[in-house]
Amino acid sequence: MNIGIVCYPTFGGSGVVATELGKALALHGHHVHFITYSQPTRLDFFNENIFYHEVDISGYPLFKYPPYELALASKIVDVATYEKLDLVHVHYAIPHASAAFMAKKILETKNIILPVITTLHGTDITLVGKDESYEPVVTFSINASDGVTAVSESLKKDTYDHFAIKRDIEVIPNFIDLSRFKKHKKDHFKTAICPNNEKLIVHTSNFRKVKRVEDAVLVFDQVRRKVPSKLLLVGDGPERHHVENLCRKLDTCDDIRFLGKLDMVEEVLSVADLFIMPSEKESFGLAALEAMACEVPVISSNTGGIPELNVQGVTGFMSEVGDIEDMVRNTLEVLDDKNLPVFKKNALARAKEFEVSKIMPLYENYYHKVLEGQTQYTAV
Ligand code: GMT
Repeated sequence: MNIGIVCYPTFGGSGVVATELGKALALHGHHVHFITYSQPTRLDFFNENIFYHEVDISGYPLFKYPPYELALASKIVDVATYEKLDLVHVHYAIPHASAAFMAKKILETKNIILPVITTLHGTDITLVGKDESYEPVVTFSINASDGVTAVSESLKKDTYDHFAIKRDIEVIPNFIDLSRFKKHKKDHFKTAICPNNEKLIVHTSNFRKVKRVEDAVLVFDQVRRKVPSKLLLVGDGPERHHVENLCRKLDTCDDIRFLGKLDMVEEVLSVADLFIMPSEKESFGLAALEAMACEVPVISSNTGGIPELNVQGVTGFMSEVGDIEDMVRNTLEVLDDKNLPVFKKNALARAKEFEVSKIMPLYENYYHKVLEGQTQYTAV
């Protein structure tokens, strides 16, 4: 198949999933055309089946906000026409689903059929999409898509709860490439960070409010009083300064390091003993899956789709959002030397259930199902 993929190319779960899916489809022989405003972060290699089309956003003094959605729709029209796309798969509804719908309608005037599949990832539904400045367009473009998937049962339910959706939504969970996300031997790194054999706790996120990074610091502050430990914070975003100030106030700076945005997050995860994800909302929790694949148990909130991944008392523990005391208790339980090896083993076993080779065919089958539903579809 010739598959167009539209996504945000920056660090962030939806872009990662879109890029990794494209890579897996390309390895399976499909021609995959990425349509984004810059090279996706994880698309830094050559594959004969992968193509990249940059969306040109021309500025003009009249535009306070350049109309990205129109530029994207025009690029989808161009790529679909000249690369003969069988479908376009957009990741994150805003504004990708409505841009794809516009492209589809333009293509119809040229007698070209372009089925649109939209994958809902999380904040496009639970946070941004619900906002009244976007809601009518999000509702319309979900209903107008030829296929819609969500990354968890919880996100599917949220979508039905918050929007007037009149169509089926297929749940296809996030996935992991275990050949990349595995425990790498990085003992020298562990020794540098934890010279006295302290336990190592890791948090990775885009440091948005919804991630509640302060809770990770508050939990750590209490844990380190009982168990010698260090905290690594990976990623960057709007809450970073606030979190830094909290570390100063708690006098934890010597035990916490901010690593910023890292490409090779699996190297850090390889030396971690525990991953902490205290999010306010989380439709799936891909970052937790990446940790589990590197044999790292997870302490998390029980919000959204996290319970579909983290198994209570087996791969880690979940607490109510903001329940610092419970997260501290659970962290100490996991870090206990007699428990830790079992949690680590369980985390890896659970991650294996989400291996890319198991999940990619679900997308492939869904593409076929959508294409078969297109009465005018003639391509083989
Ligand atoms: O907020 C983020 O974590 C980024 C966001 C995105 O769309 O880029 O992530 C969402 O999609 C990921 C991939 O499907 C999910 O694993 C994350 O749980 C989800 N984030 C939230 O729901 C907050």
